[in-house]
Amino acid sequence: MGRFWSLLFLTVPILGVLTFVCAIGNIWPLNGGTLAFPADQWLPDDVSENGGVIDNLFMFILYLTGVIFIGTSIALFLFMWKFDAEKNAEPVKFTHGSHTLEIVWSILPAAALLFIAIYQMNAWVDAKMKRPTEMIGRSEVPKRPLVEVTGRQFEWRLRYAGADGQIGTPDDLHAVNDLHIPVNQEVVITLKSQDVLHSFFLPNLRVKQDAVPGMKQFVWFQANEVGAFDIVCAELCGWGHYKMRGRLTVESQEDFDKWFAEQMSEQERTEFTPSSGDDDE
Ligand SMILES: [Cu+2]
Repeated sequence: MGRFWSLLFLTVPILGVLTFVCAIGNIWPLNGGTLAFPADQWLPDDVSENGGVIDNLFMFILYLTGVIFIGTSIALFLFMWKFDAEKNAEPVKFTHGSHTLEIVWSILPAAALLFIAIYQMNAWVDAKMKRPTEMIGRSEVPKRPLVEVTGRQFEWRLRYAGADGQIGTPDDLHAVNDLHIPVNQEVVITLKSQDVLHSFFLPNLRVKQDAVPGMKQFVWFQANEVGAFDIVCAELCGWGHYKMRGRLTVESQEDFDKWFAEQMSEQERTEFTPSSGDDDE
């Protein structure tokens, strides 16, 4: 066997480097099996206002952890190679700790984490803390949600504010798994869960937020391209987790208004009355 194990471990950094090269150069097999060089396929298409910042953060952390991972793998290989048992008959001497080393390998990761924590602060504030505002009369208030999204096993229940702009009133529009939003506008949604933990994930908008039973949260985003995109549940929530998907349709304000009016008249036609039980707070 001899140096078999050290060579086996050497394949880890080699595969790591190959993965990086394929990802950055967009080379097969990471671009869906073709050898062409189309637009970057490493991440799903980004159609959002804020996504670029999040992608940059993602890539930064990927490079940082990638370099460290490959470095430690190479160090592991070198030590295994050099101190192979068959070539070194002398038994190993154990020593007890090095203060300097302990301090160094505690401070370095702590400093790296602290740097990332500060570096990502603006992205966090934009995505999670600074809810968009609107003017009502002469006062600037947090923007009202367009729709309330409630995760439940195993679907996304949607409730749009009707003409009064309020969610939870009799003129609401109800839908399941079919979210429509206007393009080029900041959209605020209310996110809830009816049963267990779910995670509301819009891959193309770089939005992911846990839906927690008993909590009401606000999520906001702006889509800059029209089209149909996925809504996915990103939290294993039960046997039907895999089928908990919906469709996000981004469309012009005109199309959105048309769709809304159609759905509304359809809802009135079928004399749908919201149940007073499970949906209410
Ligand atoms: Cu779920």
